[in-house]
Amino acid sequence: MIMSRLWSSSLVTSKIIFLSYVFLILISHSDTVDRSKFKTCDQSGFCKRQRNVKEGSATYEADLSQGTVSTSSVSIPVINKGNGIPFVLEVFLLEGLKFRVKLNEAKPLRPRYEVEHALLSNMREGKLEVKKAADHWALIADTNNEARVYSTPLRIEFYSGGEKVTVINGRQMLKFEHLRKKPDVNDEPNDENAANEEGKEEPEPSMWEESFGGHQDSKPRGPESVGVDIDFPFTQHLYGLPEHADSFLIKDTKGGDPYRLYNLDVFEYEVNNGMALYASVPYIMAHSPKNTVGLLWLNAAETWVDFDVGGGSNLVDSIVNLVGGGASDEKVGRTRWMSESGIIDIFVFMGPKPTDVMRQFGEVAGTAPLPQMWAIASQQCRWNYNDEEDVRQVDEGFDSHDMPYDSIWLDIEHTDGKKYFTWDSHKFGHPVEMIQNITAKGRKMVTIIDPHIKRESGYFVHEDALRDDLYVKDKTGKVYEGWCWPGAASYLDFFDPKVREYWSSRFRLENYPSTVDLYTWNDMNEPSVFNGPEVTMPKDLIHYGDWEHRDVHNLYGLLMVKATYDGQMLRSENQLRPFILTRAAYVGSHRYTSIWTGDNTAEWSHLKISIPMCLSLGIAGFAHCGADIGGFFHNPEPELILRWYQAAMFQPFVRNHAHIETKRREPWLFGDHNTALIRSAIRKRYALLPYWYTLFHQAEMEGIPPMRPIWMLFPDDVKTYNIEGQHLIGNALMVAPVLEKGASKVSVYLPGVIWYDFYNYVAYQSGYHTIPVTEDSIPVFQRGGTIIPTKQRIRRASTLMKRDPFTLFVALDENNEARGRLYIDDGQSFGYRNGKFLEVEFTFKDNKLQSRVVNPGSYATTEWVERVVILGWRNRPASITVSSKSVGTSKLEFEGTHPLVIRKPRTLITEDWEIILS
Ligand code: NBV
Repeated sequence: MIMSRLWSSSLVTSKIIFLSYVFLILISHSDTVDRSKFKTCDQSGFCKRQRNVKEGSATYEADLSQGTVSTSSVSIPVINKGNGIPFVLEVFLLEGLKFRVKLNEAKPLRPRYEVEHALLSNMREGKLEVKKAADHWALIADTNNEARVYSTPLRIEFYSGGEKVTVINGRQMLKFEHLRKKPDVNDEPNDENAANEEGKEEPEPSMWEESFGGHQDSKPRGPESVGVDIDFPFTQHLYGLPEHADSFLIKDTKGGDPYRLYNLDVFEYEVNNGMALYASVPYIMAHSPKNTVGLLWLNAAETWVDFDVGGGSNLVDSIVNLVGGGASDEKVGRTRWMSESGIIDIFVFMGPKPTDVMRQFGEVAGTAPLPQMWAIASQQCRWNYNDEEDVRQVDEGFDSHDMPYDSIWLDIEHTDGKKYFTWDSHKFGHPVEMIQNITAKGRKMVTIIDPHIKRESGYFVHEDALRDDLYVKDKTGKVYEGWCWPGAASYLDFFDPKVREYWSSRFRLENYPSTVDLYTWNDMNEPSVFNGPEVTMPKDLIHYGDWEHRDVHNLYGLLMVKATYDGQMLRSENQLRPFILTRAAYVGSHRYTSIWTGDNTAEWSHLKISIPMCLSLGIAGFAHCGADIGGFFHNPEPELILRWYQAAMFQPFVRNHAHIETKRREPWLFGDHNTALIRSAIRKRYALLPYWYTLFHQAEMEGIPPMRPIWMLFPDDVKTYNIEGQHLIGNALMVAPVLEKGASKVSVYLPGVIWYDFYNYVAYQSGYHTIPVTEDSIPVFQRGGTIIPTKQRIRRASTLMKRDPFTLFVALDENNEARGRLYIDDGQSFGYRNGKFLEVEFTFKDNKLQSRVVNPGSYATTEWVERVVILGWRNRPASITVSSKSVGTSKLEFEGTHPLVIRKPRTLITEDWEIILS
């Protein structure tokens, strides 16, 4: 009786707390993140300890005399002279110029966590030649690439083309906290167990427990952090480290906090800072005209990274460094990586060019699989579409306003009381019929599935989880209970293979009333826990394999999307490519999912930051990245949403989405004039889908993302290194969207030789240009020397454009030449992995445009070429003829010179053909 009263009163209190969370989330219009909820480095015990490490303080030595060598690796004992703790250093060479460096305790008290699931399991070993000298071993990969392990003090240097590109522990700031027994109160303060590993410092209270924001972290396993300096003696231009709402070029952290990597649900995040966000990919690229290297820090625990890059590099620095020729100390990029637990496990990708590094990263972490065609078109979402009638009307709205779109999304309110895999029976009583109505029009539906499971008796997932022991536990072994959208919730332990299998089976049609054409949005998978420390799980929770949440936090979202991916495969019996959108991610998540930048705000600064955020995610493997169009929180003014649509149509993932408290935001709700302008922007995306699709295929094959930093194509051009507001799509298009309110012009830098405005064909020589803009302008330029395949008959959805003919845009370079590619397949199945595709190469040379099927595959299609537009042509040709098997040889109609438009060659895309200008 007393118990039940107590229980119910605590339930009431919890409910009040929960409702106030929800209320705060719904009404908060503070516009600023509540920083007090999230730790600074100083408030994180291990970060503070690691950051106190001084240059030259590490006392680690490698005993080369005891080292062993195998075909692809070396293993060398290391000792920390300060406290006698032994370690093992292993350096591996992987095929394709990739080194891996692992440092772990030789005899840890218990195993330390080594990251699983993030990388491919079939990495191929390289062949090493080891040259031994008195003070170091040289690990030679080929004539241009080697790593050197120095013994005293321990440091590892990497050389590419004779240049020292990376140094690990060069400043002797390695600090590896060995596992130890908790000191007894009676122990001497200087006892080896109590002191940290240098044996010099007094133990700190934060080593064995710490608290933050009223949450106690019991830390039963004590201090176990790892940290080391990693420098890039050839450059201060370091990029990446997603996810942060910050510039693509990494900033100096001296005098501020390090960048933080810890998957967190940060409400109303702000731009231009290194606070943690939803995803964590401990990966950067270091770039200079001569060399590019990639660096992956494989650790899934909370991680902070310090950068000393000369107070923020700028163009002047770059030029000074170039002229200086490499001797100046000023151009060293210094970094220091600090993680709360685990081991030191570092990959160095040797390049030497940016695209080599992308390939090397892809060979280790995998590449993003080719999405379905509909998934790279335009998506419509809202928290929430209210009911089936609302869905029908919105869908019809696109038709009546003549705006193409490819999918409609349902947020959490579509469920029965936030129980995922269910439908609200009043509002969404006929899910199968509703989905079929959408798919009958060539469109798709996506529903949200979050990881928090409502603790309600009768809810099958909860009952199954209790019965089959599927939930994450607290440190005492009890099922962990937190608060999230459904109120009291528990969390499936996706680290357990049986949990992933269970989750996957939930997607089977008999378990989830729907159709195979329903796709998935995994949100809140940091995981977000409203009443947890820093809005996530306590670090002392226990996962499968007896790992603490501390060890694996950043991997939780990856394992959830992996299980969802397998579920979609199960449901379609491996026929259809899955589509998943995730908020949380780690290295390798891109093998399963697309990503968006979470809850941004309807502000110009958030539109601007979407470019560097997706560039950073892009170099870390996430080919399919986008931001909520218009900004999730608050209401965008018409000018902002228009400019956002224009910019987003040239980003990989395109979705209009908004918070439940915002005004409706379907693209026809901003007045007739803006509707027309937005329609024109969306149509531009649809026209370019064949080009995008070709690029997404390249991303799967070569690991190069469709949205690229300019220096990826122009590695030597230092003027491109600091550009944040412009980017490439493939190697042919430069995008410089309008990102300022009231702009009448945009400044653009065009490297190389010649470019053409993609919409008005004005030619530009390389250099800086001021481009006048009107409301309708999206400054996009085609590079001279490229050919872009498009489709100009825009229909209601991309799937309906499947059989339509192509228009090719041929932009000539200074030699009157150009080339391009087209990849096609059925747009949805895995047939392409069994030869069902077609690859075509276009070349323009000697006044002749040729199309060659370079990879015939077995994909059958009747698509044909209806028009060719040539930019940069100078004289009116006397005649133009086409020849191919299907059309024979015939004269073609044409008009203009620049552009020169050639009408109806009517050649099939599946055959070889040529058009001769004479
Ligand atoms: O599910 C509701 C929202 C969703 O619309 C948004 O896109 C996610 O990022 N979700 C977060 C939870 C609450 C946000 C305040």
